[in-house]
Amino acid sequence: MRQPRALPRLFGSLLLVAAAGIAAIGAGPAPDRSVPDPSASTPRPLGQIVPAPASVSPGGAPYTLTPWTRIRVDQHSREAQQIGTYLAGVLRPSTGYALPLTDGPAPGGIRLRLSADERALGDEGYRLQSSPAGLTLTARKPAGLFHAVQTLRQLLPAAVEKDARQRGPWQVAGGTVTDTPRYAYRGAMLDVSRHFFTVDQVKLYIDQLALYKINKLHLHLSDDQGWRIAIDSWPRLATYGGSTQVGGGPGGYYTKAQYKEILGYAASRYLEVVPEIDMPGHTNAALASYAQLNCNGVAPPLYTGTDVGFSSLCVPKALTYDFVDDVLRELAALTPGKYLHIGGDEAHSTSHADYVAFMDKVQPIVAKYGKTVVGWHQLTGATPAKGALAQYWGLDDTSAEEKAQVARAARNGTGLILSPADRIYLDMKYNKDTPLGLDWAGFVEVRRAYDWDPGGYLPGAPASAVAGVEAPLWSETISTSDHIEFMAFPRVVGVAELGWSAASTHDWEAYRVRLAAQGPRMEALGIDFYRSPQVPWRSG
Ligand code: TNX
Repeated sequence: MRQPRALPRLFGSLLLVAAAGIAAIGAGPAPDRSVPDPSASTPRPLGQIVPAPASVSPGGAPYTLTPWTRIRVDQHSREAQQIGTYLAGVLRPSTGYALPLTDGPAPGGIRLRLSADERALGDEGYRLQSSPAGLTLTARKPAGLFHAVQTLRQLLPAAVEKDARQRGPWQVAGGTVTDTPRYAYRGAMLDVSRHFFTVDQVKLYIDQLALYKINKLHLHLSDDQGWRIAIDSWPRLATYGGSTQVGGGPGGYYTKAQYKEILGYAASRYLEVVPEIDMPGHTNAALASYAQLNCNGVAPPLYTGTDVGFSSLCVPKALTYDFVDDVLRELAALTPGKYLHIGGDEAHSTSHADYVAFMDKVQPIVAKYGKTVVGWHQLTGATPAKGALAQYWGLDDTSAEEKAQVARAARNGTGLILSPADRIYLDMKYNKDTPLGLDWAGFVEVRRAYDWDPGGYLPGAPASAVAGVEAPLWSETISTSDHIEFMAFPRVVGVAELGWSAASTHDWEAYRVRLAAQGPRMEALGIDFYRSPQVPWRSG
C-alpha cells in the first residue's frame, strides 16, 4: 500500500515509461500505430491506456505542463470545480507546480469543460484534446470529466503519481481521445464482513479502482462472521454482531456517519456504492445478536470460521419481515444510489419453498423504499422483481440447468451482472503458490481474468441483458490493504477494461503490453500488485 517514497531513480523510470509506450494498442477502432522515438522524453501514445479507449486520433506536437500552467474550469459547476481541484491534487506533489484553478482564460492551460450539447459522450464519456496550445477535457456530465482526468494521468509519465517532487518533462502526446464505456455497471465488491476494513482502507481501494474507471463499489456488509453497518432500530446487529471476524479478531462496524463518509468519498470518485445485506442465508451474525430472530428462539454463538450455508433467517416468522423492513428502510435512507443488494446466495439451510416465499416478501420491501433489487443469481430460482439485476457467479462447469435458469430470467427482463468465479473472483489464487486466497473455483491467472467476453458469456442470455461486470473480493483470507492490492491488482484492471472497452479492442497480446505499462504507475502509487509472469512488466 501507499507509503511515502524516497526520491526515485528518475532517469531509469522515465526510460521505462518511454519503453512501455513502444507497443501500440490492438484492434481498436482507431488504433494508434505511431512508433514513438524511444527517447526518455517521448510522451506515451494516446492509445496506451487501460481501459483501452473507444477512439484515438493521434497527431501534432505534444502538450507540455509548465510551472505556469493553470487549470481552467470554465463552467459554473461545483462538481467541475471539485474535479479540477482533484486533478491539481494529483499533479502538484510530483510536478512541484502551483497549478492554480481559474475560471478566466488560461492560455496553454488545462481546460475542463462541461457541455450539455455533447450528447454522444453520454453519462460517462469524454474527449481529451492535446496540442501545444493547450489540453482540453470535455464531457457532458461530471463523471465523464472525472474519467478524462484518469486518462490524463495515464498519459503522463508514471512518476506523476509519486508524492514527492520529480523531474519532468510532463508531456501529453498530441491528438484526440474520444471515449465512452461499453457497460454502465463496472463494479468491484469488497467483503468487509469476513474481515472488517476501516473507512480509510475502503477509501484507498476506491482511489485505486477509480484510476481504471470502475464506477460501482459493492460492499458486502453482513455475513455469518460479522454485521458491519449500524442499524438504529436493531443496535446489537453492529455492537454485538460486528464484534468479531474470521479468526476471532475484533471485527468492527461503520457508524452511520462513517458509512456516509465512505459514500461521500465514493461519490467524489464517481463510484456508486451498492450495499449488500445477505439474506436469508449468511445471517449468523444477525441471528447471534437477536435470539427472537431464530425459529427456536435461541441465539447461536458468534462465528469466526469460514464455512458457508449453515444459517438462515426464520422464514415463517412474522418478526423476520419486521426486521428486514427496518434494516432495508434504514439502509435505503442512507443510500443515494439506485440499488440494494439482498444477497440470496448459498441458502443451503433454507428449503426451496421457503427461499421463494422469502424473496417474494422481501423484494417488494426494496421497491417500497424506492430501490432496485440486486441478488446473487440464485435469485433467478425464485421470481426476480421487475427491473432486478442478478449477479452471476457460476463457473464454466456450472450445470447447464443452472445456466439455463439464469438465461431464462435474462430473456424475461432480469439484468445480469457477470462475476464468473473462475474468471474474476479476486479471492481465487493466481496459482498454487499464491499465499492468500482460495481455490474452489480454480486458479485464476491474469490472462484468464481478462480473456473472455461478457457480451457472449452466458449461453442463451441476450447480450442486451448484460448490465456489466463486477469483480468480488471475498475476505476469508484477506485482512490488510496489502492483501487487497495483491489479490485485486492487476486482475481488477482487466475487469475494468472488460467493462469499459468495446469488444473490438479485446486482444490479450495488446492488453498485456498496455497492462505492463501500468507497472511503474502502480509502483509509484504504492500498490502491491502481483507481478504475473504472463505480463511483460517493465518495472525496475
Ligand atoms: C462463495 S459467491 C460465496 C461467499 C464466499 C466465496 C468465497 C457467493 C455469492 N458466496 O460466501 O465468501 O464463495 O470464494
